[in-house]
Amino acid sequence: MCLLSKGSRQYERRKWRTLTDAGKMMRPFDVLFDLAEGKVNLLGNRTVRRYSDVKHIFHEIDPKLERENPIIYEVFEAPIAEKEGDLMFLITLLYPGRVKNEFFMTKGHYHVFENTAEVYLGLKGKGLVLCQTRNGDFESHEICPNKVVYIPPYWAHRAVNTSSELLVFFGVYPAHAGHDYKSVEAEGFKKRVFFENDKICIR
Ligand code: S6P
Ligand code: ZN
Repeated sequence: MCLLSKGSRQYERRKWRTLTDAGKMMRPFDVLFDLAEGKVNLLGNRTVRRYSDVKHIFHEIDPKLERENPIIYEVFEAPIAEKEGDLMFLITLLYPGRVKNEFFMTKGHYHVFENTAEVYLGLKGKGLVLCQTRNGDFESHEICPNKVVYIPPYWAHRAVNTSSELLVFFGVYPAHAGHDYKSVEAEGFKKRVFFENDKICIR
């Protein structure tokens, strides 16, 4: 009998261990998130990216953000091991704001195993998913509630919040895919998203 109260730290730690113990067959599980209440913890790792962590991806330096160092985005993962056969799922919260006139965005990455796809489902807010291949093909797709963006194998992907509210999206991909940030840092994305003359401008 489990005497730990549901939701307590101990309960969550126990649940996490149960899900990821090497050599054990995983058991089905469910996890509830509540966007209205701001509860999106999926029981796995949480990554927080502040301005100082990602400022190099933007076109310009913003002295105000240098001082305030706000959170640009957070990612809440499910407690899934990074191995073939599993699916990782996560929720990204991308805050509204701009670095000078460039909208807040994620670092962006290829998957290390490049033949792995990903699905994004918009939950709240509005933005763009920028997609790019190594041979320079580029597309942007809107993400918003009830919209699914399918990112095929071999496409790097980056999310941009083009609205004045929080952008929240769910993502799922093969758990062994891995993240290659270096290539995107070296090559950049072909296009950036700015707010210019009261309009969203992709250029
Ligand atoms: C993971 C998936 C997303 C991103 C997240 C943050 O494959 O594409 O969950 O990890 O949106 O972006 P990034 O580029 O910093 O990992
Ligand atoms: Zn990805």
